[in-house]
Amino acid sequence: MADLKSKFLNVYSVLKSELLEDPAFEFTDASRQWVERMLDYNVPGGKLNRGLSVIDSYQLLQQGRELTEDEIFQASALGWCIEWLQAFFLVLDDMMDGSHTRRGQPCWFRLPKVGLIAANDGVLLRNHIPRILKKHFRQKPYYVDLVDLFNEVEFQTASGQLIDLITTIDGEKDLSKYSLSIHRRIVQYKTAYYSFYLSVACALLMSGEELDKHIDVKNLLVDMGIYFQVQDDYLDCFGDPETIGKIGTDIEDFKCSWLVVKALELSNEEQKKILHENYGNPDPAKVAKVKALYKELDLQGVFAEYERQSYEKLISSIEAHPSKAVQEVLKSFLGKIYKRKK
Ligand code: DMA
Ligand code: MG
Ligand code: MG
Ligand code: MG
Repeated sequence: MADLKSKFLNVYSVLKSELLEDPAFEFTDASRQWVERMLDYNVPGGKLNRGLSVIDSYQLLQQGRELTEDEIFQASALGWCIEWLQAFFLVLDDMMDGSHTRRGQPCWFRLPKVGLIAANDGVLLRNHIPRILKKHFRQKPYYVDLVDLFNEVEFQTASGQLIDLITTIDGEKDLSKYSLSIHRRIVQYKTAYYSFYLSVACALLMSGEELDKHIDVKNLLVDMGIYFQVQDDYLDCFGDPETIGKIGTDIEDFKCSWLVVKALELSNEEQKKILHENYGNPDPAKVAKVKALYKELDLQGVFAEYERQSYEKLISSIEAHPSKAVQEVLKSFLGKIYKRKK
């Protein structure tokens, strides 16, 4: 596994060099240096679960046959396209969420030299993906499906981000509109498709499969993605910033987080009043009141129970799947995130 990760990281260097020598643009030294620094800062520093999962999943779908070096390179390149997509969304997400840190360092736009240039960097990151795909997959029979897959997933994610953002518009701060079904819709679109379905879909396309025939796998991965974003919402408040590499902003930002939805569900009138008066405000004293209420309502315990139930449900859906290879792919995914602390 350590070996696979180092191979994977090697592919990053190859792709980066290709982009920095892209003949479609006459790079100046300064622009080449900018892009290199921007990529190194934003693309490879995460857990790399999404990217590595393409190789893992492809390997499992080959049922024990050893992969060729070419196959490992291609699965890695697709994995990196997902990491690039993630970097694109995160650079912009941090600007819109007013976040301060990401992966244990200041958010890219917080660097004094970067600021709003980060918006164009996001656009560039997004544009690198079709360039990587064209260079390495143009001759493949599944090329069109691959490009279409990335386009579809990007559209879903941006649409999820849209509803995540517009529910928080100032002046319309109305907690009574928040519910589990709105939360579900937001996280399904903003997180589940790109974080879970996309890796497996890439591996399926590489294996010569038609995605239309794997709707059941997609639905299962979307459920897993929803569980993953509930964990993200939980860690935003109860995670250790040192471990997760970011400081939460959901309470300040009036986000439709799983925690606030649960808190609304479990609160009596008095507690609801505390939420209405303090949620969605940057004042640290108000944030502290919301967190104290979350603790009073034992949201940590409620989450632990949700996590246990989600795991059981997901495992039994996975075990109902007819293909052992697909079961392995899905179990490996679930194993990576169950009870995660980061
Ligand atoms: C992030 O949701 C979703 C995308 C598409 C980046 P979020 O703002 O909760 O993520 P984070 O907690 O990492 O900022
Ligand atoms: Mg965010
Ligand atoms: Mg966000
Ligand atoms: Mg979050």
